[in-house]
Amino acid sequence: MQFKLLRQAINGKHIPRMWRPHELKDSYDVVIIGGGAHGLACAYYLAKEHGITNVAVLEKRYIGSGGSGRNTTIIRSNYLTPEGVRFYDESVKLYEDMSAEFEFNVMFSQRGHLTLAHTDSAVRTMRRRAEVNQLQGVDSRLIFPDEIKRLCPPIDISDHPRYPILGALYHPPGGIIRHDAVVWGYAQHADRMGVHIHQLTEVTGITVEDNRVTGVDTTSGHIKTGTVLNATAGWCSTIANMAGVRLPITTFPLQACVTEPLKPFLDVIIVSGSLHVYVSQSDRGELVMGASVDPHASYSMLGSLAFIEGLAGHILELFPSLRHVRIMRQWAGLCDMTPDFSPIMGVTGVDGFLVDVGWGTWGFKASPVSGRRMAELIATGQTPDLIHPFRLARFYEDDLVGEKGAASVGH
Ligand code: PYC
Repeated sequence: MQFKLLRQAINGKHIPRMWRPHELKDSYDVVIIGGGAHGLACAYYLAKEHGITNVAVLEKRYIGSGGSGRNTTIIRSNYLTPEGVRFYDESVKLYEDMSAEFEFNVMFSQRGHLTLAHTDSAVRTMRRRAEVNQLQGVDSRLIFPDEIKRLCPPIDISDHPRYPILGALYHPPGGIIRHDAVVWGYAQHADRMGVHIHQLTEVTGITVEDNRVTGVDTTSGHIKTGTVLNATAGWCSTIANMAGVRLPITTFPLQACVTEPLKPFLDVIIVSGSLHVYVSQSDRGELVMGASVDPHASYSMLGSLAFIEGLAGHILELFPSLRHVRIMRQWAGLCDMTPDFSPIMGVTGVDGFLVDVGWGTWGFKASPVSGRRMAELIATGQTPDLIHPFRLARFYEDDLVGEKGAASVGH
């Protein structure tokens, strides 16, 4: 890829567009609502693995403008339940192959992920997670302050801080990635296989007749279709309501920020549930940091001073040497929280209306696997075993998948 780019630059050739605009057609076999990594991944796998290319991806703004471009890019599979670990493990493996598959460097850096434990009960939870992970073949183990200090020399492991570090769940395959590259890679390859990506196209209604989806109304016109996938974040309940489907979801903002660039000094990801922080250093040297979701349900994507003050205090408890570092930018994304902190994937009570929603604060890392398995469900009509635990029906079958203990973000 790099040589191709260099050749094009030397020969003065235009670099071709990664995806093309199209006229909206009257009908598509599948309409995917949401041009984030989930929706685009599903379109990519429909085309690549099932030969289904008469597909439209509708995005009300520009692709990746929602959660896919607002997350802090952490990829991991160190979850608490066997169902969660198996599911996210497939995602990590798909991310590992992504640069080769796209011939495009998505800069996946598997640098290791540490979730700190500051209390005896947190150490017990980390031990349990390590064992569940290992039983599923996922590389995670409990480590103690000496090893934490070796892996992360600038961290304060003394017994002076308010929350002394007693141990950590160490997950070597955990990493960070360029999230916009993931979105563009899926868009480029879906486009090449014939998928239509329609930006600036907002869905205003979904038509249902005799409990079956028949079409989608958009700001650019009506589309006939028998299959609609709701792959939105933030507005997933609004879209589901259009089809008459109610979702057990409440939406909260989650804020994040980056600092000015620093010389490389942090080459692992550090997470503390008790201090409500996660931090990694990007390839550009910036510290990418976040905290817990905002305390009130809201659709606001504004940053707040309270967030920066709280986050800075907590980061300085872990890394006192950062006291002179300046914050450069802050932003927020919307997180659709479910009662059990697991996503909702699969069919609904309306034939032809499927959901890939409820991604809370853990959605980006699941894009490849949810896209692939939702595509399999759409193509075959059979729910893959890997996503069966996350079906909507679990809420009235009393079969929840409780993942709160593995959320990096305090709630
Ligand atoms: O689940 O790893 C995570 C995460 C990090 C930031 C938000 N969620």
